[in-house]
Formats: sequence, C-alpha cells, structure tokens
Amino acid sequence: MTQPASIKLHQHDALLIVDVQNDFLPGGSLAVAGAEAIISVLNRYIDFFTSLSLPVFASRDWHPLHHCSFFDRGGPWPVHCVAGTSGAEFSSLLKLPQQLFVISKATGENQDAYSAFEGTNLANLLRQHGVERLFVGGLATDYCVLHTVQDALKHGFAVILFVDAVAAVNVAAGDGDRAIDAMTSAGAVALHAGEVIP
Ligand code: VGL
Ligand code: ZN
Repeated sequence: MTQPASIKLHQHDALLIVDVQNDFLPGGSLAVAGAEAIISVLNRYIDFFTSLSLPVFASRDWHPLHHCSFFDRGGPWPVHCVAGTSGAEFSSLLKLPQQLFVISKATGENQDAYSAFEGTNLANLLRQHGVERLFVGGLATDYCVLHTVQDALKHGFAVILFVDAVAAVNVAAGDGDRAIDAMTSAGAVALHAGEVIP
C-alpha cells in the first residue's frame, strides 16, 4: 500500500510528544544525538494541533533517585530524569501549549517503562478525549517512542509517526532505523515534515 503524500488533521486526532526532557538533550546525562533538531519541528506540530483545538499530550520519564534502570542498581542507564530535577523538565525550547496533558511514567523505584501507556492512564485519557488517531514524535526513537507506538497500536489507536521529529540513542548502529521499520511494520504510518496539513 502506498502511503499518503499528505494527511489532513481532523477531529479525533491528538499529538503525543514523548520525553522531550533536558536529560535527553545536549548537556543532559543521557543526551540523544540530534535531539535538539526535532524541537522546532515539534513546535510547528504543536501549533497545528492547538490552532485546531486538538489535544496535546506529553509524556515524561519521571524516575525516583534510586531507579532500577540506573547503573548503580544494575540497570542499563546513567541517572536520568529524576523527578523534580532540571534534567527531568521538558526542554524550555519546546513551546508547549497552556492546555497540556502530562503523562509521568516509570515513577516507581522498581518499575521501568519505556511506553507512555505502561502503568499510566494514557489509554483511558485518550479515549475520554475521543482520540482515534495519535501523532507521535519525541525521544528516543529506539526506546520510548518505539514502545509507546507499539502499545498505541495494541490499544487500537491509529498511529502516525513524525519521522523528522524523533531521534535515536543508537546503542548499536542502526537501532533507530530498525525501530522505525518495526513501527511501520506494526501498522504505524511514517510521515515527514511538510506532509501534514492543519
Ligand atoms: C528512555 C532510556 C531510558 C527514552 C528512557 O525516553 O527513550 N530511554 N529511559
Ligand atoms: Zn528512563
């Protein structure tokens, strides 16, 4: 099936911005290469959605200080996104709307969650707002974006992935590209900047 050259936003659409937090940006403890470049792209999408009064959701990694994913607990990551610290704040360059739904995840010491649906009420919240189609961008392609998109599809939402508005950790070279393949194989539609009509 060929993918549409452009998509027009309509009722039942929502934007989900995944983990655009200082620790994943340059200078952060788990900085993702290329992360700063996605912010202006996301800002344009935020404008599109808010100008149509469509809801905008933002997830955040919101860990306790001794989270199980951190090196000192035997986990795979340096300390990052500790709740209430500046590293956990959304980037100040991101022009988040006044009306924003924030989803905090992986908040328990012994609970990690890459997906914004895992251990949160995101699915119910989306349904309450009548959302059927979710547009996703953010960080990181090969972890939280991947798992969030896979879960969104499992929950029955249509998913549009903004490929110009994601960046990958790439622990192994090609992880980001493989994640995009996995998401589109699972049913997400990959869209580039300029292919969305507000
Ligand atoms: C993430 C690594 C660890 C992400 C979160 O947001 O993709 N990656 N915690
Ligand atoms: Zn994390």
